[in-house]
Amino acid sequence: MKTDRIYMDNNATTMVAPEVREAMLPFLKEMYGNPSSIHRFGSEARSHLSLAYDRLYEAVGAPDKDSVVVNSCATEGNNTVLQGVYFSLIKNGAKDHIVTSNVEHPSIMNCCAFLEKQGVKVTYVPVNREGIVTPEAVREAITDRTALVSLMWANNETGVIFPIYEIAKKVRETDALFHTDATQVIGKIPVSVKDKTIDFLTYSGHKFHAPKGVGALYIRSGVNLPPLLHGGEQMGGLRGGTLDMAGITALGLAAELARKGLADELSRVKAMRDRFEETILRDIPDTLVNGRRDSRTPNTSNIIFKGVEGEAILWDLNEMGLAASTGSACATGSEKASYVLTALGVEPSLAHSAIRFSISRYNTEEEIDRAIEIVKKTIKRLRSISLTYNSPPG
Ligand code: 7TS
Repeated sequence: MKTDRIYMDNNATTMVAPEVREAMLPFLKEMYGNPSSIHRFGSEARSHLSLAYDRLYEAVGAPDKDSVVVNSCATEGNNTVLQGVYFSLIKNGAKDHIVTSNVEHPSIMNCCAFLEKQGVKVTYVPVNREGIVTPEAVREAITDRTALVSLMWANNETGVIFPIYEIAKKVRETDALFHTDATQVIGKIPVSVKDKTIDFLTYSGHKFHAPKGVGALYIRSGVNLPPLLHGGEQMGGLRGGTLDMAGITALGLAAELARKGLADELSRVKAMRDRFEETILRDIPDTLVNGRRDSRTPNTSNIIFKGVEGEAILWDLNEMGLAASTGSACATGSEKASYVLTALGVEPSLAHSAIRFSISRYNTEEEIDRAIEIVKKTIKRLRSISLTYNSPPG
């Protein structure tokens, strides 16, 4: 598919990999049986489940006895964990507290706000100026009333990676359960639940080249979590609803491709991101990068262009065929500065000038060259008409 448009908004969603699309087709055509049915239509579909599941277990290094529940997205997974813990450990009075951070995705933030209305106490551990939550700060927030610690593995706006293994180890020393929202790390950095310190892990397929509408929730064996969707015995009773064979197959294959492509992500994709970022910082004055640069997902760059509005930049970039974003698409329409950037101590006026560029394995060096030129032209033009950039205060 040759196109002149350049897509650099892969943290919002990604293109479906051609191999993944092909693998889905039989289930959208002749292989439409319900995999829970006894007849041949059912058994034919069912026969494809174990390969998909093997791939999903492999993707996070999970042993067979653990559970991987295929669901609709990370929002569902995050809600399942938070609301499930509420029903199993908090509503009955055993515990009353959840620990999270102040830069989580709205699917955690708004679920916590909902639980606070039910009487749950929530501590939002602040990130430091580099965008990181430290294991010490998390440990200090945990009390003997804490039911759950829920932290993202990497932030969607800045790409900053939290020290999840160290945090999980600290949580394991306590009575609390540990959940990580791994939505922004699958296919970008190695992810493993092997050391058994992570109890729950969630992600969405469309962030790594599966289609939208399918994701997964990992649950460590021995941990009880009631389902969010009560229904049939699908997923071992952990999520009712007829299995979506096309989605499960797509998720399994996309996870496999992501795992096999990790080395490429950490070298070629990272090199493209670094070249893009370094050239912008060198050639455009008054620019800076948000978040700790040596602890970020290899595909993400969040850059402040002083004196110009993010929305105006996006509009111009879009006119020239370059797609990026001002932050989370989930917050589009909100006039407030990004709560993620202000949590890092970025002033609201500067946070309004931030653009998130997020690439994928499908971007090319030639696109990076063109994107750099487009960004340079855009910022030059907008600054030439910007009142704030031309007349600094004082
Ligand atoms: N968690 C994180 C860390 C995310 O980045 C997202 C989506 C979600 C959960 C929710 O995923 P969904 O598939 O359920 O929607 N993040 C973004 C973003 O940064 N821009 O658009 C969506």
